[in-house]
Amino acid sequence: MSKEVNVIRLEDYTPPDYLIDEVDLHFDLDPEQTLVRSRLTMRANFDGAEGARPLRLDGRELELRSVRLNGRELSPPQYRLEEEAFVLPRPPREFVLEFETLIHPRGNTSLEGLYESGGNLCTQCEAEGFRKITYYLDRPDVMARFTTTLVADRHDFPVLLSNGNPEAHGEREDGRHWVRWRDPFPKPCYLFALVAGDLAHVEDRFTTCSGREVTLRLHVERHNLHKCAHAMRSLKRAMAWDERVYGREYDLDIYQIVAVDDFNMGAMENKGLNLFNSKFVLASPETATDSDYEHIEGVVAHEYFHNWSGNRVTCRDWFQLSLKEGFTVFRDQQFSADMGSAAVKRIDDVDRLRRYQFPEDAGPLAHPVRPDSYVEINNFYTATVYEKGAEVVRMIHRLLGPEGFRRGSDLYFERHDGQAVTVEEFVRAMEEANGVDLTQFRRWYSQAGTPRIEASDHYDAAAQRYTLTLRQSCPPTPGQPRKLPFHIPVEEGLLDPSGKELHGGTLLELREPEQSFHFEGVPRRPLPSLLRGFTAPVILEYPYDEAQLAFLMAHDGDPFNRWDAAQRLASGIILRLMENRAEGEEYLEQLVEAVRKVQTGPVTDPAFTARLLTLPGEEWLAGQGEEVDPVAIHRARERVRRTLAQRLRGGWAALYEAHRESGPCRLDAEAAGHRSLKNLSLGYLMALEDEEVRRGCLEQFTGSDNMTDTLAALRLLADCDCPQRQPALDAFYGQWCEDPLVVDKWFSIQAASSLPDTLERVQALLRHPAFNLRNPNRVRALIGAFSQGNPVNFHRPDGAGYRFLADRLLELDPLNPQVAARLATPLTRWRHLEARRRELIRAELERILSAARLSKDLYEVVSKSLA
Ligand code: 7ML
Ligand code: ZN
Repeated sequence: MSKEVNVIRLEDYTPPDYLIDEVDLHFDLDPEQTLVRSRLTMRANFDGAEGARPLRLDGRELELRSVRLNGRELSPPQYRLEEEAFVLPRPPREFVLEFETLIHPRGNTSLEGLYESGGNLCTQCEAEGFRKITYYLDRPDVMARFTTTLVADRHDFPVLLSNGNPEAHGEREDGRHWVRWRDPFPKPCYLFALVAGDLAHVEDRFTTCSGREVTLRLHVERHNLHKCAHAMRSLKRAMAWDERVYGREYDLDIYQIVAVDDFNMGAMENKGLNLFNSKFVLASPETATDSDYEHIEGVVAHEYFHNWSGNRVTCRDWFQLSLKEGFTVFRDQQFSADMGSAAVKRIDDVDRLRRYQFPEDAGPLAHPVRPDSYVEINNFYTATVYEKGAEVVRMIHRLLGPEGFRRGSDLYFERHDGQAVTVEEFVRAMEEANGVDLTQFRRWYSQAGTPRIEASDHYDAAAQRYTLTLRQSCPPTPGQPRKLPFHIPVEEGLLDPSGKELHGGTLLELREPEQSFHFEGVPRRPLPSLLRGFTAPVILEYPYDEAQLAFLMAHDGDPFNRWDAAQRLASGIILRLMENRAEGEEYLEQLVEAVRKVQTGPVTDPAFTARLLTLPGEEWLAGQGEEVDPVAIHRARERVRRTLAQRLRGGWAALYEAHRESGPCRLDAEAAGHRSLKNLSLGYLMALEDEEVRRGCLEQFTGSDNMTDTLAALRLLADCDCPQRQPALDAFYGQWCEDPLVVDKWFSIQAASSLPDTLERVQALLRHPAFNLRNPNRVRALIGAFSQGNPVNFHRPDGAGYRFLADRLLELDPLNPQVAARLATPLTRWRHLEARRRELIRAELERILSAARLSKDLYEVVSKSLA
């Protein structure tokens, strides 16, 4: 990092010199110019003489109008203003500070702090956005009681919301009205929120386990009222689940969710007033897919669960982000597993981890679950902190068992309620409640990189003894050349040739660099099924041959490992075909037979079968190799897909017919499972490039009454150079141009097409009237879908894909640095690519770095990628 940037380090943490007990906020709201008055009741938090330490409050882009100390107006040099701080050189030990600051919501394109979205005003403060609202100690270990008064024009902003319970409201003579909210729970300012707007709401109630009545409200634009039922149902399920599984009850009289169209991330858990990207709230069968429904349920639950894992017990500093995020992701994964098919949920979660987190851990931005330094905290809302963090919590759960884990979480919540704590407190509660030692286990929080386990075995027929040897290692990552061995839970089972379990479900605990496990009384050489349920976020290697993988795919008692065996089998074949290795053809035959068996066998869980028959993604395949050509990977994968389509055409057609519903669309998980298997079959059929199939696909597109089937068909049409393509895309846009979430899908589908002229089409779409660089969903739908969801085109050999992305990043960075930095991710994944592409990417990264004014956010990502 050459540019003058401030690196924040965990080892430099010190407690705050001053604390804030009470905050009284008063907003005179106006999109052009909002006047913020704040009254902070503060006290010193150090031993020593009065005024021995200066007070530094964070503030960015604020216009200071006045400041008073204990009622007396101050002027320089009684205080000092710095670029991003207000400094009071010698404060008393107890005092009241009052500020008047001006901010400009309409001009705020960063969507951090107070901003305007669709005519409404709203806030996003995590991680450090509150400092763009007023001067404050913007750090999570400063917890205060907030009272918030909102004043606004009654006509434009009839609804005025903030955290906590409503306390009073009134009308004024000048056409303005006001509402006062009080939040009785002390909280860090990152959990502050306000919303002012013309919103309608749906309301429901929830009776908690102790009999308290809670009002639930979902605020949306009036025309979206009919799309709220699913989110509301999800919320009530999440509330009941958290009571049942964790013993956690809600604590205010009201719980509110507001849907916003312009939002940098998925959603935000502000105390009692969650703000959501409307994508994760709104759903109707005509406009949302089955996977949208699932995501909504998961995100609503995630934000609700934060009320305990995040809000009641919060983080001491941002290095501890995984304390709340890893734990809460684990909780939302458990919840979703309980609501539907646990096996399918686990497969989807692991697939996601492998696609997003493994590449991060193997690249230039690798960092531990608890990072030890950062430049811009917004860049650390990563797959490692979230998804790997959840895996680490899951391992604790696996090691302690559900009851032991519950004892630990009870102790953690009781002991630390109302506190800002660290990962250490979480692990210690788990240890103390169970009398175990997790010293070695803690390395999962401090060491980056994906560990590798090499498994080998030996069978002694005479002694009827089977020995499994596991050897672990972890590749170097930035700043960590050498790693110490991890404590890794590895669940295994042993299968005999009939598919019977010889020995099942044992949890091995690997702690040494190399360790052998002995199994006595094993009558025949068994086939090991390893890392069942993916009990640890590692790469496990065992020299399975193709026949053994096909056997596991058919007979493993663990559904996750059946899927994993299928992935291993298909990956091996695709990679061999790519290298033109002769045995690839022979193994392809074995895959055809394995797939035929699944096609013709009984289908008990169609969603699971659909996963079993899905080929590994191109990104994942690319990560398996070195000096990779993504175009060659695409071709090899297509070759396999076409072969499966041609050889098993009848089977796909039969599956397609068998899983078609009759009657109107049902939304339950079972019906969704049928749709996923049906649409997977249609995908294989479309690989035949057959006119009759295309007509059938167009028929599904036109005749469908639900977005899942419509979109599946449109995606396949958009991927083929056929006369049905453009009319279908035009018809879809014509029908849905008024619905922004559906228009996003229209952009994404075109951006993800594997057709050779896709980049040119994407460039043309940048000029489409519906495209808008200021809306993050739209940016992700077009630019994100192209660069993250379309390897064959993004990695064009001429480098045009890379150049395109770099150009967009330079345009976006001045408007919205957070989204720009996140969108840059594909340019950080160059390590496994062949030399020419590595050079092309390097040139683009250097071009970005030489730009005149780069945000901290984008600078950190780009410069670390070059290092
Ligand atoms: C993860 C969130 C953020 C960033 C939401 C923002 C959040 C921070 C916020 C899982 C499910 C839904 C959203 C997110 C996510 C990246 C991802 N505190 O609640 O973590
Ligand atoms: Zn979260």
